[in-house]
This record gives sequence, structure tokens and C-alpha cells, in this order.
Amino acid sequence: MTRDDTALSKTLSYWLRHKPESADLDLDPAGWARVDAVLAAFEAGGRRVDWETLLRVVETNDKARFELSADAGSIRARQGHSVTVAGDWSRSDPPDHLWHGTVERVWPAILAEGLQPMARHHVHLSPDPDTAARVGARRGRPVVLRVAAGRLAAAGHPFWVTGNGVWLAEHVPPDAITRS
Ligand code: HQG
Repeated sequence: MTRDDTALSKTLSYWLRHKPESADLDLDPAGWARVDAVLAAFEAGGRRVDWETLLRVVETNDKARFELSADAGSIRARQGHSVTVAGDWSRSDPPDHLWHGTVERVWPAILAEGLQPMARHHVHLSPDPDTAARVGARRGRPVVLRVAAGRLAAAGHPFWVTGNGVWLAEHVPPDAITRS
């Protein structure tokens, strides 16, 4: 992604995950906004973005953060919301292990109370340790945690997987976490 596309992606994340009202956008219950309203919001903010540019940001986004509806009339964030959306992620049986990347300073809290969703709706888990290390590295030197997802699922904890391979859980108790 170019620098401009990254800036657009950040603005879209903010609108579609956190503050749709800041751009006068209405999200439907599943988190969809109308594409024409999004383009109008960019224009209102003094940044003309055309449809081809928006499509490129959706298609080349490094983490496939956004998706377009089948008719390409609507756009939404795939996950990571703080606004309430009724996710249509699929409930799914996870692999035996999933991974979470974090940093040293929060490890004592995680050890005491497990992984919490914090400002998001879900705990985000990665399918492999390398991805988790990249997630953790956003905040400092990464600490990678292994989560016994298969055992939790067998004990009745729900897991969901998003269209771009991010696993979601409600909470991960400390006894299911191993520091790797
Ligand atoms: C930590 C990005 C204290 C947790 C990434 C993390 C990912 C606790 C932070 C996606 C805790 C929350 C999600 C506890 C968890 N006490 N701290 N009990 N439990 N934490 O950003 O997983 O670019 O909400 O370890 O790449 O870091 O947005 O979650 O450090 O895929 O698309 O609290 O966000 O993707 O931070 O990242 P976040 P995350 P996007």
C-alpha cells in the first residue's frame, strides 16, 4: 500500500469500526455503510477519493480489513469494532493452538485475569506465532502466547473466524495460556 492508501485505510478503520457518526455515516446492524456515503464523507472532509481508489484500498489492504458487499454498494470492516455490530463471523472449531501477540508490560495482568477484549468486542487470536509476533510488535518487543484453543472449545468456549483468518474469542482464561 502507498502512504496515501495507508492514510485512507486508517480513516476508514476509524469510521467503520469506531466513530461512524464523525463522518455522518450510518452503519447497519452488520456494520455495513453505503459506499456512496463513504465517498461523500471523504469529499466533505476535503479529500476527493474515487471508487477505483477505494476498491484498491479494499483489495490491497495488508490485513484485508475491509470488505465490499456482493453488489459493491456497501463496505464494512471485517473485525475490530468498538461500535456494536452483529457480527456474521462463523462460529468454528479452532485448531488445537492459536496465538496472541502482546508485550511484556501487560503480561502480569494477562497472567492474573487471562486475555480480555479490552476496547474491542473480542480477544483477537492469530493462526500462527509469526502473525502473533507482528501483532505484538505494534506495541514494543513482542511476547507471543500460545492459547490452548482446542481444549477451550471442547469445554464450551465459543470461537469465531473472520473472513481474513483472524480468530475471535470472548475471553481466554489464564490456565489456557502458555508463554512461548
Ligand atoms: C492486551 C490489529 C491487560 C492485549 C492487530 C493487547 C490485530 C490485556 C491489548 C488486532 C489483557 C489490546 C487486534 C489483560 C489483553 N490486561 N492487557 N487482561 N488482555 N490485553 O489492539 O490483539 O490493524 O485491542 O494483549 O494486528 O493487540 O486493527 O488487540 O496488547 O489483528 O486491523 O490488550 O488489531 O489489527 O489491544 O490486536 P488490541 P490486539 P488492525
